[in-house]
Amino acid sequence: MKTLRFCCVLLLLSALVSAIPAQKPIVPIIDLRLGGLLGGSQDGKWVEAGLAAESIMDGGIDLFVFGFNGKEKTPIYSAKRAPIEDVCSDFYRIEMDIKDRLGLGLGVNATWNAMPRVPKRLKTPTAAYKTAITNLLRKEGVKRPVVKTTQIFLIDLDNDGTDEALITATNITSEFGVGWKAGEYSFVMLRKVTKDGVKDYMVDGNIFKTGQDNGGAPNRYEISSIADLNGDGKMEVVIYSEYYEGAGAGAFEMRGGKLELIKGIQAGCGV
Ligand SMILES: [Ca+2]
Ligand SMILES: [Ca+2]
Repeated sequence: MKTLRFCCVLLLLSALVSAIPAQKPIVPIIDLRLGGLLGGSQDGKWVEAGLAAESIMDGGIDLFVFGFNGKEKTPIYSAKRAPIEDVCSDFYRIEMDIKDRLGLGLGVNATWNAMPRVPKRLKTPTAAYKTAITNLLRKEGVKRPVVKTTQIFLIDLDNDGTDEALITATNITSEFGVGWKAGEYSFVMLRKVTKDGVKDYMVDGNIFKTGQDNGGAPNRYEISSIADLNGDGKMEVVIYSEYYEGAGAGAFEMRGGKLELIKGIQAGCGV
């Protein structure tokens, strides 16, 4: 009788243990343009870069590559953590055999489809986009805006059945990125259809207002990738930026109809 009871307890214990779901491994998220670890995701949650870095073993990690056309055929093999640099102690540079390019590296342990939808790319802005950019620049203090776009994507980020527009607008004439003039700018804009009409938001960027004395050193912004980084069916946007002595990238997610920076999923290094 005692043996039977003991067996029952054992069975109950093992049932309890197996009912606790095992935590999935961390999937590292890497911005290819920055060549650095943004962070990771685990069971749909965000993991900051320091923790995600610990999941990359000395032998390196293989990465799926995502460009704007979807998942690419050739993965990156054995991407390794570079030694920590003194000037950027919380930046995890990733050594990979790739040339300068935009895009995303996601650990091959990712179990979801990171590109459930593929963005459509437009070469030139529509009249409505030009007006939207002009209005945004005027609101931000530029008296006579000159509209220049570098990237236009149509993509349903939040999976509500309607495409959002993502537009990068950059008008900075200095080549080396040190000086710029009043009225110049670089930013990424989200254009979203809501029940109250179309709304435009500046996601990230900088604008040298008319009448402002000194614009500092300008950042140039670029959308680096658009992908579902945590497997919830909503797509995040990774924005890369650089200035004359540094660079950074951050992931933004749709929250309440806007794109907001995910604080734990960003990286950068400047002198
Ligand atoms: Ca949408
Ligand atoms: Ca997502």
